[in-house]
Amino acid sequence: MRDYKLVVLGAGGVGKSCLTVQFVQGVYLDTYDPTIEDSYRKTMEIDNKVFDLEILDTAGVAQFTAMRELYIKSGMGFLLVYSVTDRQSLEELIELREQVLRIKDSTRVPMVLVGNKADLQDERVISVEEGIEMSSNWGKVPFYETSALLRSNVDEVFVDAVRQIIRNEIEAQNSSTAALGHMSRKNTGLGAASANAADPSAAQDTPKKQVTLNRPATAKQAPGKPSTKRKTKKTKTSCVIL
Ligand SMILES: Nc1nc2c(ncn2[C@@H]2O[C@H](COP(=O)(O)OP(=O)(O)O)[C@@H](O)[C@H]2O)c(=O)[nH]1
Ligand SMILES: [Mg+2]
Repeated sequence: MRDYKLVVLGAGGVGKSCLTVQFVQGVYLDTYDPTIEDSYRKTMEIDNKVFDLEILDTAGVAQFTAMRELYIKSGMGFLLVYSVTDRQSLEELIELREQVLRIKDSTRVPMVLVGNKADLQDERVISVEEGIEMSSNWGKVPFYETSALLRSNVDEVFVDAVRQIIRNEIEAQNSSTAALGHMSRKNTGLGAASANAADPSAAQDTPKKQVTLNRPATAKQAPGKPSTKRKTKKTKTSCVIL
C-alpha cells in the first residue's frame, strides 16, 4: 500500500511536535526537544479504508534549506501550524505557504491551516476570525483551531489533509480517464464508457466534524468535474473551533 506523506510546518514552539505525537501516539508531551525533526508512521482507517500515513514533524523553519525543499517535494499534504498565542507564527505561515506552492508548482496543494493552543484563552492574541480570514485569503483552505493539550481537533486536521489528497487523486484519475475517453472518441469514433464515471469512494469523503462557514453562493465545483454523490465540496471553508 502506498504511503500518504504529510508534512507539519510552522514556526518553532507552535506545537507541531505535540500535535504530531498526540495524533500518532495519543499522548501529550509537554517538553519536547525543539530541534528534533522526525517522521512518524500511523495506519488509520478513514471511511472504511485503511491508509498508511507517514508524518514528518519538521523543525527549524527559519532558513530555507535543500533538505526542506526535498521534503516539501515529497510531501503530499501539509499542515501549516501557528499558535493562537503568537502573532509572528501566523505571519510566518504566509511565506511558508508560498514556498510550498512554489516547490510543488501548483495552487491546489492539499493543505490545512491550524491554529494551535486554543486552550490558552487568556494568552490568545489571534482571534478565530483572523484564522478564518487567512483561510479565505488562501482560497478557503480548511481551517481548524486545535489543542494538542486537550486533544481537540487533532485527528481532524490530519484526516482533513488525507481527504484532500484522496480527492485530488480521484479528480486526477477522472480527468485522465476523461482525456483517454476523448482520445478514443477522436481516434476510433467510439465513446469511452468509463469516462467521467463517478468514483464510488467520492461519495464517502465527507468530513464528520466540520462546520461550514461563509460559503459564497458562487462557489463552484472544479472545472470539468462531473457531479458526484459527494456531500462536501472542496471549496468550502471549514472551520472547527473548540
Ligand atoms: N497549552 C498548550 N500548550 C501547548 C500546546 N501544544 C504545544 N504546547 C506547548 O508548546 C511547547 C512547544 O510545543 P512543540 O510541540 O515542541 O512545538 P514545535 O516547536 O512546533 O514542535 C510545548 O512544550 C508545550 O508546552 C497546546 O495545544 N496547548
Ligand atoms: Mg518540534
